[in-house]
Formats: sequence, C-alpha cells, structure tokens
Amino acid sequence: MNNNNQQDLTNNKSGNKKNILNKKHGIIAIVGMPNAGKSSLCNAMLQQKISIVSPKVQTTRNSIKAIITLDNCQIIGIDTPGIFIPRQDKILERIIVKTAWQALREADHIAYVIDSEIGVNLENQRILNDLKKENLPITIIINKIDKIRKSKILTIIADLANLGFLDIIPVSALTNEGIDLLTQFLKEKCLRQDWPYPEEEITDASMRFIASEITREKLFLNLNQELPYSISVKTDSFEILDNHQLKIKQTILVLKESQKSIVLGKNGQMIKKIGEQARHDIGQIANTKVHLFLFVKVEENWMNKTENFDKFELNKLPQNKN
Ligand SMILES: Nc1nc2c(ncn2[C@@H]2O[C@H](COP(=O)(O)OP(=O)(O)OP(=O)(O)O)[C@@H](O)[C@H]2O)c(=O)[nH]1
Ligand SMILES: [Mg+2]
Repeated sequence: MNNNNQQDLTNNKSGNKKNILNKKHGIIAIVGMPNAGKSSLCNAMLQQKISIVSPKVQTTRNSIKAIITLDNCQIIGIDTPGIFIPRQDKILERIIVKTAWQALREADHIAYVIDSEIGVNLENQRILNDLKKENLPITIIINKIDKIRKSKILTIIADLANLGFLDIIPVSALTNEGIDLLTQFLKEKCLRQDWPYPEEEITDASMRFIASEITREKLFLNLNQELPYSISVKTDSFEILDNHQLKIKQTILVLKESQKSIVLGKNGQMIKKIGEQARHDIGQIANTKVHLFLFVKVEENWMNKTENFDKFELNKLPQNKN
C-alpha cells in the first residue's frame, strides 16, 4: 500500500526475509475478457484480497497492482479491467477498456486469462491477436479448471498451441490448484534488477481506495442487473481513531432518484446490509474495527463529467482497441 493509506497492510507471507542478493522483479499485466477471473487470480497469488470480485462482468474499473515478494523476487501483477468492445456512447466502458490496454505500457510480460468454460472463442482470439502486436511475451492462464473436465483442458491447450502459444498454465483461483506453479513460473520470467517496492508492501492502492472498492463490490453483489453499472463510490473521509479503529465516510453516487430508492431499500434494509458486509470486509483487510457511514446521492452526470476523465485521452483511443 502506498503512503496515502493512513492504515498499512503488510506482507503476511513468511520466508521472504533476508534473501535479498540478486534481487529481481517483473511487471506482469493480467489481462483477459471480463469475468475471466483476473482479480480472483491476483488475490490468490497474493494470498490476500486486495481486488474486488463479482459474478458480473466489468467489476474491475481501475488497474491495481498486487506485489508478490517471493525470496529474491518481486512479481508485480497488474490486475486490469476486462477487455471487450465498448459502446461508443458509453464513456465508462471506453475508460475501462482503455485502462486495460494502458497497463501494458509498463508491463514486461502478459498473463492472459481464459475462462476454461468459455475456451478459445472468437473474442479471446481477437484479443490475443491484438496482444501479439504488443511484442511482449505472453503466458496463458486457463482459469476455473475446477468447473470443467480434464479432457476439456487438453482441448483448450491444443487450441492455444495451434495459435502458437506454448506457455500455458491451468489453474483454479477458487481452489488454488496450480497457483503455486503459476507463481513459480512467473518468477522465472522476472528479469529486471532490484525491487521497485519495499518488501512489506502488497499493493500500490491506498486503503482508502480499497475501502471504496469493497463497498462497490457489495453493491455489485446485492443489486440486480444493470444497476451496479450506474454506481460509483467515493470515500469522503478516512480517519484512524486513537484506538486504531477506522472511521470511514463514503458516498454512493447513482444516476437517478429511482436508483437511490433501490440502493436504500425498504426501510433502509438494503443499504444496511451493504454497509454491514462492506464494514466486515474492510475490517478484515485493514485488520481493525471499522465504523462505516454510507450516504447515497443522486448525481445525474457523474459518468459524463469529462473533467474526471481527461487524462484518459478518449479522443486518442485506437479504433481496434476501444
Ligand atoms: N469456479 C470458479 N470460479 C471462479 C474462479 N475464478 C474466478 N471465479 C469466479 O468468476 C467470477 C468473476 O471473477 P473475477 O475475479 O471478478 O473476474 P475478473 O476477470 O476480474 O472480472 P472483471 O473485473 O469484471 O473483468 C466470480 O464470480 C469469481 O468468484 C475459479 O477458478 N473457479
Ligand atoms: Mg476484475
């Protein structure tokens, strides 16, 4: 976590101490279609939740780094939003996809995640074709193998070999099968000298940001269909109390009054449930008791406030990747 955290997480894995001769690191962009399990994989490799997960597509909107320090090596995995073809009039969709491609700029390796239930379909082929143009080494991760028969894994491996991919690791981010192997494999790919982050750091994201994300995850998990896509969460204040507990105030932005009513729920039941779940998870991650205050606000235009998004240079999006 970076210095804005006000509350720090530490690397909870043992065995990392002292072996600091010949330090090396690698920056690995974890990319793939929406819902392939990229964030779940990041969390599994790190053995700690930093990235939010839901069964809905487009859960991740920002790239976030998982810093996995193993012996002399720092694997920096960038969890990215899913890649898909965004609708031209949907600014948020365009930003999401742009963010994923931007992560490749700083990466020196691509880990491409395929949902094994989907396999090497046309969409995966299209993205892989585009990724080849980045001239970075690509490792393919076949995820969710707990859901399919072994014979299907072999078919996917054969399909990938036909496309010229040979570095293929089947895993399950849910059961952890293959995760150690994957981490060891990626470790071998790390070539750069030194470590960009201190040994105890596990992510570049602040606890403040993760707290907003956790609440957004609970909104994704509790609200139906399209509503989560109309919602943003911002942390207005983040205070460490004298007793080391956290006091956090967050605003949930929605686009219209009817959405506000749904988020609040009958007699405030929905917002209460979301608050309880978010408070629990933030507390677990920060390892302290959390006092969470949620407010719901209608801001018709939050998605289209271009001043928020200027840095994404939307007018410069390459046509085949937007
Ligand atoms: N059975 C099974 N489910 C998994 C596995 N990995 C992820 N999932 C589930 O797949 C869904 C999507 O997982 P995420 O990690 O949010 O996927 P993502 O690729 O980050 O999705 P976006 O951020 O929306 O692009 C969630 O319901 C996960 O619990 C796995 O190995 N096995
Ligand atoms: Mg994700």
